[in-house]
Amino acid sequence: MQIIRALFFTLIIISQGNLAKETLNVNYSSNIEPIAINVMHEWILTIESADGYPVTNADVAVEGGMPEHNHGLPTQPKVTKNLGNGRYLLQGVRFHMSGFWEMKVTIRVEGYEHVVIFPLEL
Ligand SMILES: [Cu+2]
Repeated sequence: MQIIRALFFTLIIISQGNLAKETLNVNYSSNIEPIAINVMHEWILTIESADGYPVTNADVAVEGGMPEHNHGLPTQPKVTKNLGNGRYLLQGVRFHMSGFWEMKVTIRVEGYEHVVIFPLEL
């Protein structure tokens, strides 16, 4: 029993060390589909390590904007809840015009920062 516990602990440490350097898999799902203009809604962001383990201890921030129009979102979406299992609730998302948007997700975990940009054509 002691040996098994020790091994398990070691594996977790190695996994955390790798997480800082590797690419993360990040996905989102919206609670309205297709995303409508001028409707406040929420997303669930799902974050996994490259080898498929949920990233449960991240600080997540989101900014959005229209690069072609040089403006941001009309709201400031915030991750309000860590739903567990690598899932994070993002509230306050609203797009106020159609066109090309980018959502930039900044993930801080274990002292490292990962940035993912989702392009969106609305
Ligand atoms: Cu615009």
